Amino acid sequence: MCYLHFDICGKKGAGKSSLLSRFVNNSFDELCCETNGIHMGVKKVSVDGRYINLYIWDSYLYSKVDSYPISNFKSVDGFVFVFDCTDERAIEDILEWQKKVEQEGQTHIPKLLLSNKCDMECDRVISRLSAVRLAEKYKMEFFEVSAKNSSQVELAFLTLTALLLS
Ligand SMILES: Nc1nc2c(ncn2[C@@H]2O[C@H](COP(=O)(O)OP(=O)(O)OP(=O)(O)O)[C@@H](O)[C@H]2O)c(=O)[nH]1
Ligand SMILES: [Mg+2]
Repeated sequence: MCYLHFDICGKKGAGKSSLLSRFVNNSFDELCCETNGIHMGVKKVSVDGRYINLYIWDSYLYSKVDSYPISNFKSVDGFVFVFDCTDERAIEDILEWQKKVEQEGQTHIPKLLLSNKCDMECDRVISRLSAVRLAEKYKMEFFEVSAKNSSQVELAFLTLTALLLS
């Protein structure tokens, strides 16, 4: 069995830890605290008859582009960029992450773009269309997800896995 290493990156409060918890433990905590340390979730998945262990890392270092460890670019197999669709500054953050990836010459690393909190439709400020365009421009796989109601979370991670195995 092989394994893949994903890093979940995005602004403080975007829902990185909640998405990890939903995917790995199928749980959601409305009152979950901000991440101060480094966490890793492991989940065994099956894609096209192959079993893969996904090692998914979530760290306080991944909430700011400037604190992301450059050395991770050597080991990471895929990025999960998360934004909160109710945050009007969210797109700026994703552009910063993309800029970093380009500066480091790592544009070949497969990327997911997740618009999280899609259960909060009334508070949404980032349209689906603008996020789709962003994802197309930077060749990211895009999903609107909700860690709260579980919408598309599993599909998103499995899509990134399948992309890496293809
Ligand atoms: N309604 C709703 N709330 C969510 C969702 N995902 C996360 N939240 C809430 O948003 C807040 C922040 O979520 P976290 O998962 O802690 O976000 P984070 O990106 O890990 O934040 P840091 O660790 O501080 O960088 C928490 O109160 C969550 O309960 C979602 O899909 N829908
Ligand atoms: Mg967190």
